[in-house]
Amino acid sequence: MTKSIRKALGKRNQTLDDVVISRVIVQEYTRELLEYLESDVAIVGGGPAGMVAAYRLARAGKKVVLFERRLSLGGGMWGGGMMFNKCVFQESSKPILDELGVRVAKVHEGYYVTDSIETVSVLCASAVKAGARVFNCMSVEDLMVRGGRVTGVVLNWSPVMAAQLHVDPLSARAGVVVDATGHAAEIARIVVRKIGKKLRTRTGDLLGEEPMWAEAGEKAIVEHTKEIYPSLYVAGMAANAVFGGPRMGPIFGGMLLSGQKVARLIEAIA
Ligand code: 48F
Repeated sequence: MTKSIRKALGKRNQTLDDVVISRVIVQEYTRELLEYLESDVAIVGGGPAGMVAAYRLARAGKKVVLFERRLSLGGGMWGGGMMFNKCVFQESSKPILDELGVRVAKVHEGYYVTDSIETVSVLCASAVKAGARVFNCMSVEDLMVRGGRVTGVVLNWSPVMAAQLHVDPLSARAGVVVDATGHAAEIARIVVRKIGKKLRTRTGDLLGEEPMWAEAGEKAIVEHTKEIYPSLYVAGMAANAVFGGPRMGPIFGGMLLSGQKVARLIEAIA
């Protein structure tokens, strides 16, 4: 118990004081937010790709922070396909599910299915238990760029952005930033909007997502997972939006493999 909490409890003879509860929340949250204003890796987006990247990098000993706009992590995984909450995986991604302990049923040669609620919950718990710090309800609205390199992210509360309140953001420094924002590829778009067509694509611009094709999309996504601007990496569906690849619909193996690949690339640089 900290001094300030002891003081707030004072001599009152009660075990649960409402203000102490509030104090604990504000104190602990603020302490951790301050701690994570500097990190090795800042991941933007807590979908399947972002969660696997966070898990692997935290387990490798990196100081990892993940910013997620919504209340809950999981991105497009909760709803499976058209809200039928099942996720399909192919053979190559099964080892990741096995490692994390997600229960998988084989339904056909090369086709596996999981419960999407279990899958999201296990991925999220794995990332957090490995040591990644998640800040939910926070949106990345801009980037810190110094000397032609991304050096951090600019944050605001998601409700502030949703209400379009005129409130200035705060900044968090990171050695590397990962755009795992899904179809919108929001962080890559910030580069193009604010710095120009400087992405490592054919045109320097985002090449855009192509129509749905599971097999081609799943292959492309792993290949497209890479550094797209100095110290900015892309993973998950954002990779196909940046480099021009099909969407793949409700098959999620490529997202896990992309998260795993981006973690390996980042581990290799330091
Ligand atoms: O969309 P999302 O699940 O991305 P993903 O990991 O996986 C894609 C699949 O879910 C699915 C698919 C599979 O076939 O195509 O769509 O690539 O998760 C992206 C997360 O990023 C958050 C968003 O709320 C979602 O949870 N996000 C997006 N923009 C921001 C953000 C932002 N600017 N700041 C913080 N979080």
